[in-house]
Amino acid sequence: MFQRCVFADAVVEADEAEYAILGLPFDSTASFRSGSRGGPDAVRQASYNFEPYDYRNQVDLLDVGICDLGNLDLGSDPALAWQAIRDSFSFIPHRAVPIFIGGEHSVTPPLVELMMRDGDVGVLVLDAHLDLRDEYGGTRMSHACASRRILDLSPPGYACMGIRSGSREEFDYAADLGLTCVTSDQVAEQGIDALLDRALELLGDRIYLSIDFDVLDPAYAPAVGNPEPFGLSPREVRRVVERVAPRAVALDVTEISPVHDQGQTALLGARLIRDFVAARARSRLPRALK
Ligand SMILES: [Mn+2]
Repeated sequence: MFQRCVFADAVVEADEAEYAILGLPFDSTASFRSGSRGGPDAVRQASYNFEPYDYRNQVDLLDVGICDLGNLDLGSDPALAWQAIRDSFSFIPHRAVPIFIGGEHSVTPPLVELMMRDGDVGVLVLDAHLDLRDEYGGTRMSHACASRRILDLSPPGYACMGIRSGSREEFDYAADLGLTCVTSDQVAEQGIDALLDRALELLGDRIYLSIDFDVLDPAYAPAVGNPEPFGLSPREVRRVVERVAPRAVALDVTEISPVHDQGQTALLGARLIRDFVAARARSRLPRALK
């Protein structure tokens, strides 16, 4: 099963790329179980399971222009990693939509900051956890602070979906700010589409989509740092990915920890990345070809 470690169908060079894969193998602030530094390469290996042709969107991924930039060297210090991520702006091809593979969720705030250099972005976070602590485990750059640090960047819109865990203080903080935090129970009761309709109204035309993989139910995605029962289904997450993809300026997929996997979590990560690319590529075809 082992393949050379570039994402499947990433056959173009950076200067021709429409989509650019970048791995961020960082997991130093993991609070329960670490291992997500192995996420990028596990997802790449899993990507070889799938056909280049996406029949649902009628798009061949070999044709859309994917490049794989490899992994950033992030070390173990959260502040230095944040700086290294911000500095990666220089080698992400300007016209490409970046797809970031973590690594823990703490990589997301500097990635959002990076994407904001081209203009404001609304941020949609899929996550089991609120991640609104100001500090955790001695650092403000913990993965348990990811959404708090995103909010520090003052995005014009923010919403999170799939929530089912947080401290009382975090829920109070979210309520005080009037944040749009959709719980996984609400998704089960009201359906993902109606809730996403409301979230999208807040997010504008340029959306950064962040998928902390623990948003999924552990039955489908057991290999995450902090598994939390009663999560979203793969179909619900795919629905979000496909609806957001046409307006997305970037995607990240974080917290996949392959040491706890029998392969299914990494497979789902690779699948959702491919669904994102195919759905976005389809949306950009001339209308007659759709
Ligand atoms: Mn989480």
